[in-house]
Amino acid sequence: MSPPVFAVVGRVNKGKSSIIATLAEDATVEISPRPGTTRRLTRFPVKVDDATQFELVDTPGFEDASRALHWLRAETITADARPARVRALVEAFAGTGDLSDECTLLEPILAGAFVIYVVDGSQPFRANYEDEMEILRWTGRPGMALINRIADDDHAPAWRPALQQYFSVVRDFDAHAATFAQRIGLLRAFRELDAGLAPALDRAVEALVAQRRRRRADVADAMTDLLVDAITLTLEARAAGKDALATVELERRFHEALRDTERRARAKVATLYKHPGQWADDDVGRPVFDADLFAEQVWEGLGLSSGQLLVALTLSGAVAGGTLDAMVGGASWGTGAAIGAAVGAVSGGVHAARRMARATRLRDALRGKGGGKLYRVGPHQNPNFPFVLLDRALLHYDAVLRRTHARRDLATVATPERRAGGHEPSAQGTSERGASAALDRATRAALVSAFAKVRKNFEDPPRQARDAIHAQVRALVEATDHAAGGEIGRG
Ligand SMILES: Nc1nc2c(ncn2[C@@H]2O[C@H](COP(=O)(O)OP(=O)(O)OP(=O)(O)O)[C@@H](O)[C@H]2O)c(=O)[nH]1
Ligand SMILES: [Mg+2]
Repeated sequence: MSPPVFAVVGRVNKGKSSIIATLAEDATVEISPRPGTTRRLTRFPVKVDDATQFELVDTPGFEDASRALHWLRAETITADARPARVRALVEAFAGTGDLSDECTLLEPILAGAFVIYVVDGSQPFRANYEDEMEILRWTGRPGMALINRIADDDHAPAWRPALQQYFSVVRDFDAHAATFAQRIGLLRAFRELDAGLAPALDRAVEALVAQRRRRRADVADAMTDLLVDAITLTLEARAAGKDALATVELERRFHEALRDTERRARAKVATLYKHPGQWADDDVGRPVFDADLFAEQVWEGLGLSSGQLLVALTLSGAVAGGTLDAMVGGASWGTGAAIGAAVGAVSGGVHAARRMARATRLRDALRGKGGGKLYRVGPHQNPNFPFVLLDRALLHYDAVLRRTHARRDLATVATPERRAGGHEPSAQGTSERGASAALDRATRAALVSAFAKVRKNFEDPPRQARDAIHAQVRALVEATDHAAGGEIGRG
């Protein structure tokens, strides 16, 4: 059986192509505020694992429905002869240049496509829409009306009773903001158009849900790799004599490598959801997208608070174990004095001063041939660093999930300040900081401890610690997906 075909039709500039882009997850569909953007019939097969589940057909908008209907009505016929009469219209006008948009959009419908009629519910209903709906009715094909909203006004109450006279199903669908769950809901509604559609659409829903789960699991893997790679990264360089510039350069390269690691992880996540363009490398650096990984305001808004960090370090035993020594610059702390000193150090903002890692000279014993002194930078010692990275990764993931493929504006990631300003709704919107600050104490401590183990054994991170990180990341990824409207259950 060939997959079902849906022709998306309506007046120019109502969001037909936008609906196709969102449903087909295709960011390349031509969309613009200019009426008449779509000039030709374009087929978009919706594939999962190379199997076409169904096909969407983009069409140009009605050009002169009133004249086309006038032609159709010029002969007196009974209702059963109407589909043939529409076919006669297409045959009479195709290739003449007259009523060419009508001919183009009717062709797939006459060939058996189901009709999806798109209107803009932010504009008032007018009698002249009745002509195009009447033509669609004459085709005899089952159809659904979708009320999209391009602006803020709501005229849907006037549209509904009119649409219900022509279409068996009438639904709202927001091309710009539809969630995964809403997309699935729409596919389920398509089943009502024709009894024969159920098996194909059930298969499509099942395939899409399975794909969503696989993507989510892949995101958890990519984020875990990001965290482990970032806290195990080291760079070494040899410098002759007392060469301060060499260490500065080494540190610069180190932090740039960390930014790169983050960029690559973001690209991987965006690509999984077929969002290549909007998260291109140069966009990541733009202030509008979000601030630099090592910017002070990023560290102020994300990761754990000083208090949380201290509690987590204490619970995980890291305070006595040397992590804090690294944080405060290598000074030695007696175990008894550690907590008191840590309170002062952490709340005094010492950890904030260690956003950037520093190069140190390796002992002579480690010197190889080639002369000069050997310097190393990394692993990044700040215990908050992986939490900051994790929060940024989850914010980015959230933005990817919420972005439909109909959007053509520049993508942004919601930083806590921006969310507080009410511009960007977000899954983590309930927390003042990022997602990691909202974790319970035991989880924060378990993560601090796992991060510390990985960092300490940076040359060969222990499997168990990595698995512990993965388990927490996976839970956070699932919660983010769930909150962003991917309500498909766990697993
Ligand atoms: N805010 C908002 N804008 C939308 C939405 N859907 C479409 N638009 C905008 O409306 C304009 C027209 O969208 P298209 O998808 O190109 O409309 P179309 O019906 O395919 O237009 P033609 O191909 O010209 O017939 C574009 O500027 C879209 O960005 C929506 O749900 N919300
Ligand atoms: Mg279009």
